[in-house]
Amino acid sequence: MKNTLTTSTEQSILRLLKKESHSYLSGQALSKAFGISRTAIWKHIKAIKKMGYGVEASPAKGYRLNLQNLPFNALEISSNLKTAFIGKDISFYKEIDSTNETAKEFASKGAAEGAAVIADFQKKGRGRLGRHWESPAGVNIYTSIVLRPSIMPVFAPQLTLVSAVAVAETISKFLNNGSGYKPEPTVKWPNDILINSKKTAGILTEMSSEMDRVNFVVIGIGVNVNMSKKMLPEELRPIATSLREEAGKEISRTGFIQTLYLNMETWYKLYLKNGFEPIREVWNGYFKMAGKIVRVQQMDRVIEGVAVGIDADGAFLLQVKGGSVLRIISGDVTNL
Ligand code: BT5
Repeated sequence: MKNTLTTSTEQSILRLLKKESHSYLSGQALSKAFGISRTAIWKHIKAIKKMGYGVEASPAKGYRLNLQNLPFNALEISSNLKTAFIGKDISFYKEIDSTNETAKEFASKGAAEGAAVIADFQKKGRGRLGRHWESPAGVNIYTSIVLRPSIMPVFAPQLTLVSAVAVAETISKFLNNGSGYKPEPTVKWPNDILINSKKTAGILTEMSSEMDRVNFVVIGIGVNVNMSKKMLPEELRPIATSLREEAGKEISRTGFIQTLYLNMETWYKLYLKNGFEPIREVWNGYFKMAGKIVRVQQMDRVIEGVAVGIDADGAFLLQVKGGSVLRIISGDVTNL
């Protein structure tokens, strides 16, 4: 179910209501401003309210928009977005199976670089290897971004680390609750962002490619923003958290996604220009597992060792018994 934008008249009415939100705007004034009847205005207001905007209507005074509680939708996200291409084309859904699936569909039909899919709720949110991603409605961020980098397919996993840096940086900015207490996000190779050692965000990178050319990459990002622990299944509560749980305050999803897209664009552009090295340095700053004993679970084996960090290509380095260092290119890392 795609949440379509209001008509251009409704967008204009909304803009005016925003501008004049300190006072009421009479039906008569609106009807004059737009050259339509008061009944037509009232119908548009009804549609605006249906989009989730809080419009007070008083027969004597007219209409007034509540700016405190604006809905999470494409119009609000676009209205203050400072990017050049990420999120310039937003497809917003009240509910969807998986934003990654839809973004891949759009990308295969030619969607431009930066096209983004956002959903308020995912029925079939996915992690890696077909795992499930908990995606309750009304609280979190589920978004997928189409990228078209001119890189060899073998380097595409680096984009997960580029995205992890953008997500960690955004989380760091929004965690500051002004009271002096500020937990820092950390990264876990390859695709997790943690707060106080609990998973707060995950990244799912998928690619369509030929032997030596990337057609497109879809970066799926799930961030637990305002979710309460109770919304998670029992088994995830000890290992997952949300920004609100950690910062003790509600966070604007609109503001968060605008900053996330901007950070994504900045790091992605730097990566295309200067390669992986600058990303590796910043990623390492968020990596606090170096020296810790970890377990790496791969498809066909489980290895234990000491976490070293990532190498120049973004592979995970694990020092095993005897001192040799293994280069891990896929798997799940857990702290022991
Ligand atoms: C991930 O997979 O961490 C990638 C998650 C990507 C989700 C986004 S949402 C937008 C886009 N559309 C999609 O359909 N997906 C992407 P992985 O590393 O495989 O971790 C999955 C594991 O994380 C699960 O098996 C659970 O243990 C745990 N998990 C599930 N939901 C969670 C949540 N909301 N918060 C924290 N942990 C969760």
